[in-house]
Amino acid sequence: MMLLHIEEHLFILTILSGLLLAINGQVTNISQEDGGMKIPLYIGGLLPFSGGWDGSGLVPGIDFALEQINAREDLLAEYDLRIVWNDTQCSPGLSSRVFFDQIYREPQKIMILGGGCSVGSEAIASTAHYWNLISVSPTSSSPALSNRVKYPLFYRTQTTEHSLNPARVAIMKEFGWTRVATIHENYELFSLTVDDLVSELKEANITLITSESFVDNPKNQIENLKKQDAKIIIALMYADQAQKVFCEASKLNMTGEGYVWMLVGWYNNKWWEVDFGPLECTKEELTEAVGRSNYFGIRSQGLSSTDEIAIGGVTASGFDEYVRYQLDNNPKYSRLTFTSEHPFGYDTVWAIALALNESIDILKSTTFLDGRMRRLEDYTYDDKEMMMVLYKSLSEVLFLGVTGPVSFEKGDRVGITIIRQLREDLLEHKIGDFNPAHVQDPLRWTRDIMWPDRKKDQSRG
Ligand code: ABU
Repeated sequence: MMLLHIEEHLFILTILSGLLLAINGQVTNISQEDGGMKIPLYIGGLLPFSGGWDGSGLVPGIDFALEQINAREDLLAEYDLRIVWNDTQCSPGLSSRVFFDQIYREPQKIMILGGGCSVGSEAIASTAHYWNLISVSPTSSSPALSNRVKYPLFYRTQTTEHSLNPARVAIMKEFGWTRVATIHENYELFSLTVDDLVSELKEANITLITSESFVDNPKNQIENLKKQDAKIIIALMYADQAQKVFCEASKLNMTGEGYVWMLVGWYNNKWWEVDFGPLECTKEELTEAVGRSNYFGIRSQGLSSTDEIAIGGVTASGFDEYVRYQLDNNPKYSRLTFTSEHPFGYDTVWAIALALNESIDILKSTTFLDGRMRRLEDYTYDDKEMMMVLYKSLSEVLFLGVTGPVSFEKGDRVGITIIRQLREDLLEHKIGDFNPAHVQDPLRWTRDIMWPDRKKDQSRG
């Protein structure tokens, strides 16, 4: 087990609130203890375990994938696949720092699993290629990350945020909403998604009243939405900023009847209860504001909706049950937070393992410029030739994961969009999906939408 030095523990303890110290620098996977004579291969794990999006709930599924892979005799048979974790806190700066830690500290990493937030993945992937290091993100959806010049060695098992725009437009058309406004946090993840949305709205003849953006304080922008009489609002931001948006909107009575909020659908449950720092509303005020709002979350499909047996021999629903059970009952996961994005972590480990496995034979038959043979454990950050073998293997990966079929198109994933609505129990429930493969009728409702007046009626009993 690799542990950080004591001074660094103290540094992190002092500066970074909410950090899961126990996980930093730790190698996780159960089979490492009985790995026997197998050769360890290390993945650098860089995910946010706190911050604007908390991806800690991916860990049980990732550990499960490692256990399954390490138990297989037909896959990476001579190797024991392990992961060394660091918390990125969904921060670009910290992501860079922990990425450099991973590189400059033993053991040698063969690939990076991460980042989790796009802002972290951008920091990591814009640098990792200088070390010939491939990064595979389970959850980053920024359209910016599709840029192969800036992020040449980046892969993801998540679809891009702007691929959700056709679903957003289809919902507006379905309900005859002809005037819409947007507000977003000033990150490329959101601004590029809005750029694309603007074109899609134009094509659909939907009027964009105003498009607001902010860095850290949305007060003026919310006032502007009110002034412009915006009623249908597409809001794209991390959860810490969404708290501020709902706080400001509630002050102007913009969260009740007559308003529709379309948010990203990947926030964790009860995101408004998380303590992100000072806020001008109490937790009770915020809960009430969000609870009375007509709020949709739009995200890409995580768990596959079929009952097919996925690569590790489990169905998607069986896997989901396993992860929920682990989070609720395994003390080692007691501080982690459930996220509906957890299946992407499991599939990412499988994608990495299959690519490594595929590379074994290719390496045997490749003549390298120095005339020497390579095995997986020979990889170093200077080895561009070997990186190219790993890169090609990853680009050819194709398997049925718990998120559905997994393959990459220039590093990107193609998928289905899920529409969720916040209900009386203050949880988001799936009410429909949007599947571009259903050309005639891509938008499909699986449950009735509950409008605010009905919500009120039901709450009266
Ligand atoms: N899917 C959750 C993280 C979103 C992002 O930062 O890309």
